[in-house]
This record gives sequence, C-alpha cells and structure tokens, in this order.
Amino acid sequence: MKDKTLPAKFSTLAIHAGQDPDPTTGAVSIPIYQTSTYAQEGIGKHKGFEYARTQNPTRLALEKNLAALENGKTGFAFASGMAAINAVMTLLQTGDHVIVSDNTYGGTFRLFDKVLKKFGLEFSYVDTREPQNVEDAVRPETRMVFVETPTNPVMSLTDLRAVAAITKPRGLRLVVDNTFMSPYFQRPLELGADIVVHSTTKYLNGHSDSVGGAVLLNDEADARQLAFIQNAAGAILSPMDSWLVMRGTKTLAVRMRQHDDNGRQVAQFLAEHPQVKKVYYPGLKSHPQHELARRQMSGFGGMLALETGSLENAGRVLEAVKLCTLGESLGGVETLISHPATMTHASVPASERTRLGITDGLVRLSVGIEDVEDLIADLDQALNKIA
Ligand code: P1T
Repeated sequence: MKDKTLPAKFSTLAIHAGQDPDPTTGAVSIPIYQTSTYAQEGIGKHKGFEYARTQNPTRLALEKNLAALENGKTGFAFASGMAAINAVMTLLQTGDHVIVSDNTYGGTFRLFDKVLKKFGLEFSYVDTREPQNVEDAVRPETRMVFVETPTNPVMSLTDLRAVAAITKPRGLRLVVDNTFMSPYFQRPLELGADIVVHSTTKYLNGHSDSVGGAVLLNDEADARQLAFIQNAAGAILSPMDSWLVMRGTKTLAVRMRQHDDNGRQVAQFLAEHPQVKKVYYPGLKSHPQHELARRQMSGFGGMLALETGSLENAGRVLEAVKLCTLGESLGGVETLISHPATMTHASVPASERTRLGITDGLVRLSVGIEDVEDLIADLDQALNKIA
C-alpha cells in the first residue's frame, strides 16, 4: 500500500501489507530474490541488504505482511514452526522458568523436554483452561507463559485475556501459538499476548507445499533481540518459501471462511454419527468452552478430533477413507486425517496422552475446502466400517 495511513481491514491487509510493487521493475508479485549476497558500492555503502541470512527482500515482504495480519509491529520468518518457537525460547536464559499448556503439539513438548531442558530452562506443564492454574504455577524465576489455543489435537482453549491479566502485572511474556486459528479468526496480540508464533506450514501457506514459521510481536526490545537471534542462529525462511506463504496469505480470508463452514458441518455430522463417541470442536454447543470460543475467536475453523473408541476402530477409519488423506500436518486446502497417538503426539508419554484425551482411538481431522457433501460421504462410509 502506498498510503500507509489508509485504514484497512483484514483481507485488504492480507493482499496489500508489505506488498509494494518491486522498486526496480514494478512487478506486482514480489520477486523471489534468490540470492545469497548483494553488491556493495564501498565500505559500508549498500542498499540496506548485505547478506541474505540477515536480510532478504522477499522474506521482508512476508514479515511485514504477517505482522500486519496479527496486528503486530514486527515479524520474523523462520525455516519451520519449530525454528520459530526455538528462536522465541532463546530470549530466555539458563534458570528461567516457563509455564506451558499441558496439551501442545507433540513437537513443541519434545523441544522443551528433550532439548531446552538440557540447557537449564525449566518447564511446568499445567492445564491452562483454568487461568488459576497459571497463577498458582508462577515462581520467582518464571519469565514466560507459553500456550496453544485451541490445542493440538483436543481443541482445549485458554482464556487469553484472563491469562494476560496474570502475566502483564508480573512482567512475564505471554506467548501464543496461533497456528490452529490463524489471525483471521484470532489475534492474540489484541487480547493481551506479547508474542505470537505460527507454523506457516499450515493455514498461512495453506497449500501443503512449504514448511515455515513466524514470530509476530510489538515489543521493540524483544524484536531487536529476535532480529539478532534470527541472524545469529540463522534458521531463516528461504526466499521461495517466503513467496509461497505470501501467495497463501492473499487468500487466507476466503480459505478460512470455507474451512470454518466445512468444519462446522463435518463436526455436526460426526456428533450425530452412531460410531463416534465424542467430537472435539469448539463450534459445537457441547464443547465445554463454547462460550469462550465465541468470545475469543471470530470463527471455529477446520480442526477437530473424534473419538472412535479403540486403536482398532481408528485404524479401520484411517484405512477406509478415500477422499481424506492420511498424513501429518494440517491447514491445507485438502482434508488430512491423522492418528495423534502414533503420529503428531508420539513424543508425549503414554500416561500423559491418556490424561489429555489423546487416546488410541482418537482421530484428528483437518477439514479442507472440498465440497462438504463429498467429505461427509467419505467419512460416513469409513465410519460405517467400524460396525
Ligand atoms: O511443522 P512445523 O512447521 O515445524 O510446525 C510445528 C508446529 C507448531 N505448532 C503447532 C500448533 C503445530 O501444529 C505444529 C506442527 N504440527 C503438525 C505437523 C501436525 O500435524 O500437528
């Protein structure tokens, strides 16, 4: 956008923020600056670009775009969602304590428990559905609260305003993984969070053809430190992937509306299906946090989980689906179906999985934007294999 003061709503920002035509040619689509370095005119004389780990115009355009969508001042793009989360954690120091949602993506738990703990960070895993549990877990060394909402895969919510009321006065950073909702349905920075992280691999890119991550925030000191970490540790998003995610965000609003529409219909169908024991979807009135979901999010999205009752039943459904694809990941235009206990959450100890509801019979669906009648017909024939 040429006029930076132009008031703009979400879809306009998605298409225009950070997307000024290329200064050399006027190209409307930001070019993929596939270069490792930039010619300099003399010592310290350059156009603001020195080396492509440090700065790249394609990545910069994406970072501005994502920051605008999350209503943050600054954005950083990383090589994966895990690289983004890891970068945020390196804002901390040995001895610091972090309070974490007890249910997160298994890879997040694995990074904290198997890698970062070794470097002297301490983690307490608490049920953040109840904000009091966060307050009770605070210690003198606590520096950060890290939550996923809704969680992967059992779709539990954390009341971000309530948790921010605990973190703000104590000077703790509230970090929110917003991968499942995307900024179209939920903007944690507006609700009091300090830092938002994303796996751009999912809805932001939206087409299952790129792995990436992002960090969005307002605080200038943390932003300076993250720019330093991004360059120093080097887990940057490539120009090609930056371009793909930018291409994705332009249609984020229309895709999310369709994911949401299909998600609601599939959830309702599953809730009434005789072979389904339980459905986890915040858009259903039966979800214990439905009211919070309505307050905190402007839609419910396309992620849901269903309980089939046993490993055998789950296996039958996963093998019988024809249109839905069995695979890890989520947020693409095509419907993916997965088995959290053996796939995304295999790194979570079995007893903990059971406590969280990640049973052997749990099946996760990332509802795509196909015609919903076709999805329902596929799920129906697969579920009827159980009987
Ligand atoms: O895969 P990567 O881009 O590194 O993102 C990690 C990640 C972070 N946060 C959430 C909420 C996630 O769901 C993920 C990755 N999740 C899957 C691969 C999955 O199938 O759940």
